[in-house]
Amino acid sequence: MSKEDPKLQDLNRDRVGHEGKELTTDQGVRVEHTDDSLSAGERGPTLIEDFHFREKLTRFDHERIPERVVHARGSGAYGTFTCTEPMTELTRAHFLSEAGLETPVFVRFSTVGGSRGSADTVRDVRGFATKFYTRAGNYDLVGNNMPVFFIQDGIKFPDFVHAVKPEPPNEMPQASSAHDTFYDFVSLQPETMHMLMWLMSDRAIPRSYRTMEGFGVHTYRFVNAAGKGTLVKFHWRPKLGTHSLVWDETQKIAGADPDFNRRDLWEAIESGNGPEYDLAVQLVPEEREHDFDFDLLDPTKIIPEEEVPLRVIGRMVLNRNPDNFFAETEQVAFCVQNVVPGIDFTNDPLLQARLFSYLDTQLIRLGGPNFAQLPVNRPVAEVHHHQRDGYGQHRIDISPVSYHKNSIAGGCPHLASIEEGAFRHYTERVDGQVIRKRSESFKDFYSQATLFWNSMSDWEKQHIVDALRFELGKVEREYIRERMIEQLGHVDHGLASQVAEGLGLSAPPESGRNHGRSSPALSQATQPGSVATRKVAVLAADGVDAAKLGPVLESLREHGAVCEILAPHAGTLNGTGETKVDRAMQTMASVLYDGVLVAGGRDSVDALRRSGTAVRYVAEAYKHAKPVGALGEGVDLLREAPLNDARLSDNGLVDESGVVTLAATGNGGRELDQFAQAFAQAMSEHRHFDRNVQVVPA
Ligand code: HDE
Repeated sequence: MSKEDPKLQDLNRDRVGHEGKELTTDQGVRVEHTDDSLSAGERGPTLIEDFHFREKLTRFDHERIPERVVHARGSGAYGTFTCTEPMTELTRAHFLSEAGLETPVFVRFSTVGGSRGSADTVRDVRGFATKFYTRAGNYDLVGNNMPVFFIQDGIKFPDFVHAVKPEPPNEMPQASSAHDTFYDFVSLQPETMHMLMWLMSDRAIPRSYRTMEGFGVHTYRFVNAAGKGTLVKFHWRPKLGTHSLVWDETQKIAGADPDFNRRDLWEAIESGNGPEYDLAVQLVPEEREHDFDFDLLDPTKIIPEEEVPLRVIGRMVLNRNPDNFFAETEQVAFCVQNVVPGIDFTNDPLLQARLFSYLDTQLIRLGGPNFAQLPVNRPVAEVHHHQRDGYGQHRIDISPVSYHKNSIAGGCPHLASIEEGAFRHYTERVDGQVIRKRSESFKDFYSQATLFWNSMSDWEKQHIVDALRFELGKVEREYIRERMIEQLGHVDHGLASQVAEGLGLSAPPESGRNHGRSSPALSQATQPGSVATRKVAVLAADGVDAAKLGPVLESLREHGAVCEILAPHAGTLNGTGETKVDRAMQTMASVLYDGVLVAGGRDSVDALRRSGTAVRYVAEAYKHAKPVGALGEGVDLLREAPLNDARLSDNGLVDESGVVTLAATGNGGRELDQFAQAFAQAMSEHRHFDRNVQVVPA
């Protein structure tokens, strides 16, 4: 299996273009007319012999396949994984065997609860599923953007999903956990508390799939050539850092652009700025399996990074959008059991259930056992076996036999040895009674929920409290709300009291459970950031001072920012020179950008001041803690907007809580450059929660 294996180019092998081709039927018969059906007389009945008409309608009637039971809404992309640190000592996995070795991948990101057409920015877990087309077979790492899960045993999965999905009588609410059945379930199943903290945190409303971590969740096993195992947790770390939206914003985006995350991924890749992630591992020698105060087989627990550091072993870049959403993103079939030699499972009971469920799901969703032959699922490694027939069989097996052992076909396909790269299940000793019982070592439900809470910055804690007040505020049954407050009391008394206050309920008694420990790595407050690929709404109108705006935009673009000029009308703006408008302001919204910059020019700013829309752009950006900048007269528009306590100065550079202004007069190239630098810096900090603004709908 060499690095140059030509089959790796094969991922494009089934793309079909129609350029310069004639329209045909499924049988390849050319069609001369497709706008009128064949009828007996111009005003007569349609004839059944019109095979083109019947084929067209039949194919249309059969276009849908069942959407995924969970993770129905998703977006996919192709890319490349490159091994950066060979792991040969710990695993036989070929794709991790050599620095610089490249493996093609397909990744599908998703929300969990909503149906296929639901909005992207809902509060939810995000799926992060990667198919590695390795030379030793396909490896699927089917993870989420949160490192733990709601339940410990897969037998509870249908209960959990039924509880979080829209309620049975009326199929409401769509793509939301803010309803009675969800909180009824979680309050009765306290192992959910740790994951609930993640779900109520900003992790559940990512700014972008490009600014989202991924986790394998379960403890897996690396197995080396000598058959020795090492326990491993997988992490994807985005190069752009982990960043989120704010709740009020997500709800508005859901209306303004329900495809917000999908579009963001698509556009980033189209513009050559596809996302990058490091693959990191936490490694635990098997001898140390029991050194922790939790069970490594319990998927509701993390290994704090402070206890076992992350080791980066590879990098993934997503750089090609699919050509056809259905054929690729919809038909991709991830299966947790798709592992390659060198990677194996553990007895995590959630993982064990998944090993059954994914294949079962694909059989119904993709209509039979041959789904691995679909282009997006087909391995680049050769496939030879005695499995035969079934719906949608594409292969024409020419062997005279379909059984093993055989002599007629010379014993082929023959068995492979370990040296030839065969998979061998990890040899593990298992003792025990056949029993239906949760392990005692799984029974601490609150310590890590508390750890997560303790690790949050003040603003992150506030967001969690706000989220719980919102969600529980939507719960109709008071006894469920009360039970939830009691559960939260086991996580942290302060948290429970604040939520209770918002709901008009009494605080639970102090349980004294908070152990006071934290894991700083869990907070998003210290995430790296950069202005690269962040979107700036530049507000301008006729009369804009393009001479001053030009150098500022040039500098921001040099730093990689995406600046779009929004004006009351499309086309071009008059002013100092002609300025091309990218979009009419009314077609977009402040919430679709990472920051707002108001251009100078007296007439331009006066026109913007008269426009409620422009004022709203600024006010909303400010409330959502985004950078707001103003050049020259543009400062007047900031005065128009309710910016609370932001101190604005009109005679110099102000850089306070992400509000950056440059005075109307006396600014030359140097000041403009300084302004651009300060605004870029404010953008790279993502959000400015130190403004202490109550985020209320504008
Ligand atoms: Fe899944 N999950 N899951 N899940 N899951 C599916 O497979 C299931 C779990 C995850 O983009 C389904 O093809 C069970 C954990 C992702 O196509 C289904 C259990 C994690 C995706 C299924 C879990 C995940 C799925 C639905 C508990 C994070 C989307 C359609 C035992 C580690 C993959 C499908 C894609 C999809 C079952 C729990 C992640 C029904 C039974 C934990 C990212 O088979």
